[in-house]
Amino acid sequence: MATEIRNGKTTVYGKNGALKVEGVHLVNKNGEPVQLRGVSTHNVNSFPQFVNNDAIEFMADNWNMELYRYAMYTAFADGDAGYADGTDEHRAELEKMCIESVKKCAELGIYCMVDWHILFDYNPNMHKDMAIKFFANVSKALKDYDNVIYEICNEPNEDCTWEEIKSYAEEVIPVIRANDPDCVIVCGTPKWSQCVDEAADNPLEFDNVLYALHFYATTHKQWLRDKADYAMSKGCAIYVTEFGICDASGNGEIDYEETDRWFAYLDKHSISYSIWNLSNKDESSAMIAPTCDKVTGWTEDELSESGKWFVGRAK
Ligand code: IDC
Repeated sequence: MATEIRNGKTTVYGKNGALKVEGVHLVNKNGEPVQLRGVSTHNVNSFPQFVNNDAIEFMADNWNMELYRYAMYTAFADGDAGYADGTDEHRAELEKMCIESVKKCAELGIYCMVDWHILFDYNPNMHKDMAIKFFANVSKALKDYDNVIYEICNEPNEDCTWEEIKSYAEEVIPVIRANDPDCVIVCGTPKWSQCVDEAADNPLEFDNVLYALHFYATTHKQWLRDKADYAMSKGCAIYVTEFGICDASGNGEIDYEETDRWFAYLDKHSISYSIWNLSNKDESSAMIAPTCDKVTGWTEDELSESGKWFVGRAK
């Protein structure tokens, strides 16, 4: 249960309640399609200072953030250990931050996505035992919170096949569902969560699941929307758990025209999305200007181009 009315207004949770998947749509308690406007953290191991309750509240109140994505890298990246290759103490800290984030989102009446962010560990089976440990712990602690969405593997890549991802999902989903039978789960797809078409040819045999599609507007064009069309034509629901308006490195030029094409598409199909990323790293996808060290309460001139675009875009 999450807050339904806050400061005299119906929250996004109050309007939509516990979500589920029907056909190709994420739907609300009345069976109507829902499109959630989300913000993803950067790697919480590298930018823990941005994971704070004031920031979550600020974004909900000022950026119309309806979902907060807790992006927890699972393996070593950019000089920092992940959940799987860090210490037990670090794992406990990451779980605590995750659980507190979901609870804060519940208090605000918004949704929270728990992202098992595989990347350099390109096949989710590499750290499957750790994934099971993590999801067992957090889903147990959060079993009474129906504002949580679990994302079980961010971006399988390299030679990882859909069959390998599917076999991982068949082991991990029941672990979560043992604590939270009705929760919504998003599964990553091959090639950095681009190949939703491959998943659609051999879908998961679970209810309430969606497939992740990630785009970076300067790199990913119509050909990627074609894959989404194909997946939906086969009855699969899509969730853009991560996107950028720059290139796939998270840096480089911004393509506003292609971004508009993507958003026309997402709006038309009521596909939910989360922007990558909440940090002040010196890269175009970071929403906060690199010259700003504040971890909440940002003014417009403290935002990057990506940040300004997102905050300025009315839903
Ligand atoms: C990028 C970050 C960058 C970091 C790099 C490696 O923006 O600061 O150095 O990861 O850790 C993804 C991934 C996401 C990437 C992002 C941009 O899910 O972790 O973040 N991206 O490259 N998929 C496509 C793009």
